[in-house]
Amino acid sequence: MSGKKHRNIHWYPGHMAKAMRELEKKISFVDIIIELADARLPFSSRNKQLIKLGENKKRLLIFTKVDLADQSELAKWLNYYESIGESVLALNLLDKSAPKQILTQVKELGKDKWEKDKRRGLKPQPIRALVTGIPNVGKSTLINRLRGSRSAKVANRPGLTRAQQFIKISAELELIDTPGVLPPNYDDKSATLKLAMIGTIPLEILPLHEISNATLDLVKTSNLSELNKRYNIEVSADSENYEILKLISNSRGIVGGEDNDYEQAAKILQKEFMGGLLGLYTLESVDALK
Ligand SMILES: Nc1nc2c(ncn2[C@@H]2O[C@H](COP(=O)(O)OP(=O)(O)O)[C@@H](O)[C@H]2O)c(=O)[nH]1
Ligand SMILES: [Mg+2]
Repeated sequence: MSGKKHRNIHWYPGHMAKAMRELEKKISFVDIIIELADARLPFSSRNKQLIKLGENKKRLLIFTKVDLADQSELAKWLNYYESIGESVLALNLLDKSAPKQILTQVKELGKDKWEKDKRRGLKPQPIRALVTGIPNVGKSTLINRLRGSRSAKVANRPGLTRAQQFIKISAELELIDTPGVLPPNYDDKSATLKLAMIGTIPLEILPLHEISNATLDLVKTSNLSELNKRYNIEVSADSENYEILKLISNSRGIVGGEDNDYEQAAKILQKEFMGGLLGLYTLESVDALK
């Protein structure tokens, strides 16, 4: 991960309030909110305050990084969100078909507005949307994918400041050119831990051993063979995590003293876990909500 993504490690109440005010303003200019969340954490990678802010707007909820998520657990989450009336998509944003799937869904959500435009004798106007979500969920990727090689800016509309510049994506869709960045929820320790495990927030937010312990507890009980294969080791679900890290450090040829061994091994483990190299996971179960 680049240093850039590590900038907003700490969110103070002042930051939070300012971010929310800016977001509220942006939301007032759009018809729909395109909210991104991570398919590996379908609840905790959403920002609870956004859910309230955007209450009166149509929303398209897109779970990104499906290529890294557990498909059967994710399917349950999608069912759940659909059952409470959300429009949801689950996408690998790096996949070729992603832009088309998004546009199809946007057109679905735009139908009411276009009917209304027509009834008033107006030419149906493009749907205006804001892309938003916590850091690292794929906001920039999605905007770039939708924009493709066309990057025409839309002329300012009366009453809109330069900050609310839109980009024209198609005849049906215009996006605010910069995403609305939301702070992650840090209020729940176990959610914070999981956000760090998947790399949505920086590892430095918590002691590294806490993160690697949680990761190893998960991987050794649910994907032991993948763990052994990946590092060419032979551990069991009962093995101690520090022993596993030691073996990983040996197998990767890490040198430089015991503390360094653990730290380097834990970093390798997290990086590879985040990249899906130790299996595909969705780290929270929809049953926990009920
Ligand atoms: N595997 C995978 N990686 C993705 C996907 N979407 C985005 N990424 C990667 O996730 C990282 C963060 O994406 P970015 O668009 O910068 O997130 P932002 O902070 O919300 O703007 C980048 O390295 C992207 O390439 C996806 O669907 N699958
Ligand atoms: Mg970005």
